[in-house]
Amino acid sequence: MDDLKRQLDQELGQARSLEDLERIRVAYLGKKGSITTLSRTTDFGALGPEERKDFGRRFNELKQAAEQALAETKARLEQAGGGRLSGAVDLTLPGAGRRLGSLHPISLVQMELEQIFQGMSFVVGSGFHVEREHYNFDALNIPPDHPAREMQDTFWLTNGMLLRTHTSANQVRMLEKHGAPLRAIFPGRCFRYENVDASHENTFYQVEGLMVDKGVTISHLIAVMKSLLDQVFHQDVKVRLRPGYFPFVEPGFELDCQCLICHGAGCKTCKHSGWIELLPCGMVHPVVLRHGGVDPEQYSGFAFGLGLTRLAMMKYGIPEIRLMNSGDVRFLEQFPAAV
Ligand code: FA5
Repeated sequence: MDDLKRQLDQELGQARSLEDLERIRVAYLGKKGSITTLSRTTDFGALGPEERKDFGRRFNELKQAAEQALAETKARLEQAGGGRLSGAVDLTLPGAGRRLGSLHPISLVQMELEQIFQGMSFVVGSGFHVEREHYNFDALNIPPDHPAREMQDTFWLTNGMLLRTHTSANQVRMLEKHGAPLRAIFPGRCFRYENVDASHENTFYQVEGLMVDKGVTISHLIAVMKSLLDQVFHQDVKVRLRPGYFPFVEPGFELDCQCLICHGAGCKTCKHSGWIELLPCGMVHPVVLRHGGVDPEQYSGFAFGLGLTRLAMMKYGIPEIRLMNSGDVRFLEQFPAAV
């Protein structure tokens, strides 16, 4: 009987689940269990009356001790959780069957751009969604009667402020705050009262870039744009530079990239032109520098306004801009999980 109890204790000590426990219970106390059958396999005829009494007492003690040991083991297993005993519980593991959220493609490209520009000693800033008319237009050489205001259909607020139509609204704020020399990018959301189609949204992202220093020329502008595109696309992408008109730069350029949805053949994303307007840029107009408190006789600079939403479309082959703000989980799930 002592051997049986020792053996039972050892097996209970190794039990890892309620299934293990039930198997042990049946093996010892089940109908054919080794404790239950002990009285049947003992030759009572060979025992004297005292020995028989002693056997009965010890047999009952053994049965009781076995039942108690089984009950204690059951309590221990249940406390360890779900009938499964784990030596060490890792509380940082994600819940069963749950997936981490993913980063929006615009966030992914924005993070990549910030890294690229930080590598070229640019700081990253931000501006305001609700902006003063002065910073969005007047300080950028676009007075109230200027036809360039028509190029950006504006959401005006009843208090005379507006939803910024471009991140350029932050140019003069940055110059006022930091002065020259300055190397900065400022990504963010812009708003225009647009007819929405495959490549136009009323809410989209741009990344503005501004570099002002002594002796900055168009060569610096082209070198930075080239470095940017090489690093973002990790492939040879055809670009074209053509003259572009923006009152806050002189000279101004439009930098287009060949549509990566149709590879130049023409599709609804590029309005069948084969090209996507991506990166307008130019040399900062002296009027803008003066508004920012910087002397244009001493300093010059370049600026660009990258269409971040369209860049994300080209990089990830997304043919339809409306997917970006759709909040459709099936779209978002295709991008890497957040860390
Ligand atoms: C501007 O907004 C100027 N502020 C850019 C600039 C900055 C020029 C600095 C010179 C110097 P534009 O309106 O072209 O320019 O817009 C710039 C880019 O934003 C476009 O090339 C395009 O990629 C993106 N964009 C403009 N409107 C939309 C829209 N409705 N939906 C999605 N992307 C848009």
